Amino acid sequence: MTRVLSCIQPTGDVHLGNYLGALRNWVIGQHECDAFHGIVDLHSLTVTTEPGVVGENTLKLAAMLFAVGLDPDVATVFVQSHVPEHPQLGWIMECTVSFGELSRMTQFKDKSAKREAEFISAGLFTYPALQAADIVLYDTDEVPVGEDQRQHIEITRDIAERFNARFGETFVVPRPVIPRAGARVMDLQDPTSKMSKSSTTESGLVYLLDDPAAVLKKFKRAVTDSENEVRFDRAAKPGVSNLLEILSAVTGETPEHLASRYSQYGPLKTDTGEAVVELLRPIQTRYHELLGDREELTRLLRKGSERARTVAAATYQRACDAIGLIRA
Ligand code: ATP
Ligand code: LTN
Repeated sequence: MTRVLSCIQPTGDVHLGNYLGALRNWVIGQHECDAFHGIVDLHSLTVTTEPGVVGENTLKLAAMLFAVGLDPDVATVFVQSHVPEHPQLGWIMECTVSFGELSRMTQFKDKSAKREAEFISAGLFTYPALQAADIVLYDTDEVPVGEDQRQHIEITRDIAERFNARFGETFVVPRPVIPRAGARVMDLQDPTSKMSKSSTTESGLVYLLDDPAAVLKKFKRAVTDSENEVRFDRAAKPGVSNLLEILSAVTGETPEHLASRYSQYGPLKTDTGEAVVELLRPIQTRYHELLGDREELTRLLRKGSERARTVAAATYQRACDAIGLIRA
């Protein structure tokens, strides 16, 4: 059975880009594949320094993952820091990737540029090595992510291949799986940038927990262009095309087909907003129910982490043996 793994950081609230680009596909995939999904709390330490924040966000994110439809009896949902093999193999991966390769990562360049005068941790730079460990620890065949993560999966493949060439066949080399619709949801206020938790404007991001009035308002105010023609053309008409892509991702119809139905921007904005409100309604109800019982959430995460650890510990030992480290 195909082994699938993907992870999400417990930083900020989950938005529509995360859902359409990643989470929704995890939910579909859990019934077809052997699915592992991590809440990567150690990754979020690259940018979070306040005490207490990451743990609280981890519980909220767990509630959201179960609310969107991940079933703890089907998928293995775990917390990265509960599985110590992640940072252990992360170090070995750091020694298998070069400074030059890490320097070329666009996520590092973007995030460090945005942080300007703030503290830029070394972890932000070596982040892809830990991500590579996350992936290869589970003998992962496929990694379902949004388009923004393609480069991180490519570097994981390079690292895994290099390790295998140095020390003998040890790791499975993973493939990225990127959805056609929703792979790159753009900021509603700045449709040339991806919708991102670390965005500076709130009004361009639709959070899964936004109430209906907020969602409709954000879509109504979405930036389009000064023409008056509904056409799907990402380069020339990024705002309108983003709306069409979102509506397409929710309804399943193609953006081109949807475009032919509209002659004005107003109705397209309203319909897209309303479709998103309906998409979010049941998710929000389940989220609030789940977050009401934190003990149960913690229990489910521990169960997932135990299962994850069994797989991760075996792979880690295999890697140590391949290198020839002396067993403890
Ligand atoms: P940040 O911008 O702070 O890195 P993020 O919003 O990108 O945060 P992540 O936790 O890094 O969120 O990503 C979780 C998943 O969501 C990843 O698989 C990523 O590819 C996907 N994703 C994030 N933003 C988008 C987007 N705008 N469109 C489609 N997929 C996205
Ligand atoms: N870097 C990813 C989050 C992430 C991840 C992973 C995704 C960490 N480890 C392993 C897939 C597989 C991000 O910023 N979205």
